[in-house]
Parts: sequence; C-alpha cells; structure tokens
Amino acid sequence: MDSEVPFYALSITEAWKTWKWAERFPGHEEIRRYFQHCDKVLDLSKDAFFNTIVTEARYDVDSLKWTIKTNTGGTAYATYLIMATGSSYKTHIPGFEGLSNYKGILLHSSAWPKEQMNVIGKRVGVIGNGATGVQIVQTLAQEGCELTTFIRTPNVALPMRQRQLTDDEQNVSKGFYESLYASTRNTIAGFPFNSVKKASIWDATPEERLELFNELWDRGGFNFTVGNFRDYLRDKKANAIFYDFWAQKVRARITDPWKRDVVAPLEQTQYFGTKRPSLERDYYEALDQPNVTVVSLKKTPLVRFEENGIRTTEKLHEFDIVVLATGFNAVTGSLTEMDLYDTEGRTVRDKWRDGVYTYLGLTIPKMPNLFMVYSPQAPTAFANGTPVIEIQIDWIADVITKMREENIRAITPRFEAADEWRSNIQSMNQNTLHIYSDSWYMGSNIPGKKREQLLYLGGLGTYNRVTKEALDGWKGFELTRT
Ligand code: NA7
Repeated sequence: MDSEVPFYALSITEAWKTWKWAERFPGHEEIRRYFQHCDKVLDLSKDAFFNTIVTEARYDVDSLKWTIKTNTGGTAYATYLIMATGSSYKTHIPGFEGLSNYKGILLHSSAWPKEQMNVIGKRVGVIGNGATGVQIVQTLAQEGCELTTFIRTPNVALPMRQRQLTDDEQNVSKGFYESLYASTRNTIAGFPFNSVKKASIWDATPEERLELFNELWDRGGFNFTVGNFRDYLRDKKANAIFYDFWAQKVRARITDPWKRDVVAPLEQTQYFGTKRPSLERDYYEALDQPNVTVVSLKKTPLVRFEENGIRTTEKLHEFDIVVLATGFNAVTGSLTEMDLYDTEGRTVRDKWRDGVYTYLGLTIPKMPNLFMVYSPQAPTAFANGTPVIEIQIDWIADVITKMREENIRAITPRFEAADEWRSNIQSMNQNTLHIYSDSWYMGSNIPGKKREQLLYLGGLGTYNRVTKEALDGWKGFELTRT
C-alpha cells in the first residue's frame, strides 16, 4: 500500500493495541492478515453476507424503507442505506481492437491470482503504469521473464523507502497513537506531516527549496508531495520546479538513454501530481534491466491485439501473458453501474450522466437516508483513506442519532444544496492544474464519462468541519417526520 503505518489503519484502540506491523508500507499479504485481525477484534463477519452482489436498490416513500436485491435472489429492507462500495471497484478494460482474438493468458490487474503466477521464461506484456502497473513491473522484472511495459503517460513515481519495523519501536510509538490519529483529522491530506514554514515556493530561496526537497525526498513516501509547498498544483512555474527535481533524481537511476527519455523526459509533458504519483521500490532500476523492454505508446501507438500478441505501429510484440493494468471506472463506477433508483425511478447512472450531484459527498438528492463513504465529491483519494472513512462514518452515526432524538424518519438533501456543493468543487478546480490532466480524478480515463473534478479539494480538516456544521439546523436537508 502507498500510505504508511500507522496512518493507513483504523484509529480504533482495539484494532491497533494488539496489532504489530512488519513493514512501513505493508504488502497485500500483511494487509489481508490485518483485515482478519480487525474482523476478529471487532467481531464484524457475523453481520456480513459474503460473495453477494447488490444488483438493485429502491426507496419506497410509503414504508420509508429501501428494498435491496442481490444476485443470489435475496431481498433486504433497510431504513438507512450506506453505500460503502469503494472507489476502485469497476475495472476499466479499454476497447482495444482485436482483444478477443488474443490466444494467450489475458488478465486485468484486479483479477491477479492469489497464488503467485509462474512467469519464469515467459513473455509478459503489461499495459498501463499507474500505481498497479508500477508494482507489477518492478516485481515481475525480478522473476525471470521477458517483460515488456507499454507506457502512454509516464508515472512520476516517488521513492517509497520501504523498511522493516521492529516490535520495540512500535511499542514506543503506540504511546502517541491517540494524538497522532486525532491530528490526522485536522490536516489537508490525512497525514500529520510537519507543515512547511513558508506557504509558497516563491517565499523560499532556491537554496532553501533544494534543501527541503532533498530532505523530503530522502524521507520517502508522500513526504515529497504532502509535506511540501502546496502551490505546485496551482502554479505552472512551481509545478515545473517539482517536475525538474523529480526528473533529475529519476534519470540518475537509469543508464539506458532511450528508456530514460521515455520514462523521465527532460522536457515536462505533464503537470506533476495531477495524476496520482505512485510509490516505487526499485521501479527505475527494474526498467533499466536487459530483460525489460519499454514501449512508448506515444511514439509507437498500439494498433490492435492479434492472436499472438500486441501490434504497435512499429511491430508485433508476441506474448504468453498480457496484463491490463488499465485502471478503473474510479470514484463513481460502483454507484453508476448498479441499479440504484431515486424516488422518481431514475438511476444514479442517469442522474449523473451530465455531472455528479451529491451534498457533502455523503448524500444524494431524492435518495432519502442513503449515505456514501469513500465517495465522490469528498476528499477520498486526495487524502489518506482511513481518516476520510472514519470522519464520514462518524458523521453518519451522528446523523442517525440526531434523527432518532428529533423523531425524524428520513432526511433528503435539497437539490440546491447539492448544486452549490458541486459548483464550489468545480470552481475551486478551475484554479488548479488538474483541469489539464486526463486523470481518473477528473473522470477522463473513461471514454464518454463526464469530464469534471470528482473529489473535494478543500482538504480533510475543512471537510470534517463543514460536514459537521451542516448538521446544526439540518442545513441543506428536507426532513420527513411522519
Ligand atoms: P490508473 O492509475 O488509472 O492507471 C491506469 C494506467 O493504464 C495508466 O498508466 C493509463 O495511462 C493506462 N491506460 C489506460 N487505458 C489505456 C489505453 N487505452 N492504452 C494504454 N494505456 C492505457 O490505475 P491503477 O490500477 O494503476 O491505480 C488505481 C488506483 O488504485 C491508484 O491510483 C491508487 O489510488 C489505488 P494514461 O495515464 O491514461 O496515459
């Protein structure tokens, strides 16, 4: 994972008190064990139906209940419906010409087999180099295969600086966990990094800037982005300074001049940080290995899939295995691809065709008592996931308690409130460099999806305060009491 211990974990005392992490950035096996641990100490499984897909949900205005249907033929009824359906759930498989003609093994990264795949001596192609592609490439490059990575936009990956954690150091730092977790809620991105003494990059001398950049780079993880000057996402010249520093650092790790120019070109071709920077271990050294071929899809575009592999404008690349690390219909896909009906019989898919409308990133007009977490128009992927979710879940619990106390049967956000929430996000976005990027933050990784900022830009601390304030007098909500 790309968020470090202990911040990307539940702040619930029972969950951390009896748990020890092995690594600063835990791998998937450790995360699975952590989930099992949380299940055990919080006794969660007893309330869950596993391997069940919700296919439809409708609200009945007479009974004031949601009716939820599943692919197993089950029906459930609920007074409150919480959509905790995730941000990266609906896979994106681009409509490559001839894809079905390919006869080798083809898999999307989200369907990665649980048992490690044997790739020794195989020809493996990987399309995509987001967070997933980077991890797959740096891992498979060491496993004795002939690897080809197809790169459209190079990743501006940052050094992770993975390390093992000792029991002793965790025991000692647990003395500070409560205040550390509490402080994440008042930060911009859900990590309690030191704040930069000078708000703008232009307030620092070039020497001060370089000193800070090197210090943050050496600390690893998201220090370089989250702990740095904040104007790189608004100011093109500041952004260029970030990019140039990054490119120099990365280029020094690649000996092959052609590969170097594809993955870290001297000339800036994208705004740094407007696509999610991934954390890497030895990605650039891996790309440099002789068993790894780098194909620039900008220089030699993909033409089609054929029986034996992938044809670009240069040649046919033959493969035994092709991995599509091509991402997700992120942020909204799990909600729009389900038949989720409002009180007028319109699906969320239809309602959001020309733009997402939520109030507070937590509720949707004409959908009474429906709540979302890790959701569109909330800080979600712009902040550390766990405090985002905890803030939202606490808000929902406060809402339900307040409804019971005040004898309210249903709350529904007014359209005007959602419209204002949406407008604020989009107008803030106009002052950022995100508007230039075809990223999943902007919905523009999916053909036909409305291009707009899908996430709240005001920071986690402000989001926490603003959502709480809305509860005072039920600002923006219609109430049903009988
Ligand atoms: P991402 O970050 O959406 O990355 C998808 C990658 O696939 C990215 O490099 C894309 O290039 C590439 N892609 C997508 N479609 C195509 C086509 N048609 N041709 C060539 N290349 C393509 O998904 P991930 O799974 O890596 O990560 C998702 C998030 O999960 C991650 O950020 C973390 O928050 C967790 P592009 O950049 O569009 O040129």
